Amino acid sequence: MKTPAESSFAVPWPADEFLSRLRAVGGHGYHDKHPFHALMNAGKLNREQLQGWVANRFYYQSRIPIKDAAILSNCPERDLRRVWIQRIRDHDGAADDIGGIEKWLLLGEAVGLLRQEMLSHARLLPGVRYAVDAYVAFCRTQPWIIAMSSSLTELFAPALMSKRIAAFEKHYPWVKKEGLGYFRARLTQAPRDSDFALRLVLERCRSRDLQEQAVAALKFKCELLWAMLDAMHLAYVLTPQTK
Ligand code: AHQ
Repeated sequence: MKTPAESSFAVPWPADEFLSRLRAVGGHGYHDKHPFHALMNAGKLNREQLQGWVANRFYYQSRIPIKDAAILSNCPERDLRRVWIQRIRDHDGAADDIGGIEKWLLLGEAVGLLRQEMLSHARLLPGVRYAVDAYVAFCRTQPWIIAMSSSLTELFAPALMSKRIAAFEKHYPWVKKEGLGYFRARLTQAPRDSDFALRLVLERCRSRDLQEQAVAALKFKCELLWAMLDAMHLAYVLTPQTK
């Protein structure tokens, strides 16, 4: 006979508690609070530091369609795949859309990077590579609903995108405004994606164990986004830049 204390482990959280636990993960650890983003949004980054961030984030952007294809390859439900596949189109592009990866390359050119140095990942920092590769490996190996849970960092992205666009327009006027097209697209894509993912995670993670795995997946993703910025902060802010 289980004691009340033991049985509480088996009791799923009510939907509102599950949701507030997911939101608390981002409230505490989403990378909008990272010192590097604080410097960026306050207009305190110079050209080289911004170039470093754009070049390193390109590796993350280039791996988004790969991780989403990994999730699709693990998901047996056609109706869910039909929706999720849009994320790949958003990044790789389609007949009527150059796609997010191309838009990020335009951002790179707008901050003075050459396409080839982004495509070759010439500036990729070890810490960024390993954080991004960990994300792809996670999405390849975790159950599809847990891998989808890790994308819920996008619940917190629109506020950051708006702050970023305003910061670039105010503090970095030398960045050609067509370079901001990527961020503007995310203002609608991210909420659309996170609405779908959140509804699915709340609906399918019915056991306490799956709920705890979903919360842990979101924490894992917040930490990998944070680790990427740690690597960039060390390389471009804390380490004296030799000309
Ligand atoms: O540009 C971003 C993007 O395409 C995605 C996909 C999504 C996912 O599936 O994990 N997460 C994400 C994010 C993007 N931009 C980040 C930023 O700060 O510019 C935020 C990041 C996220 O919130 O997960």
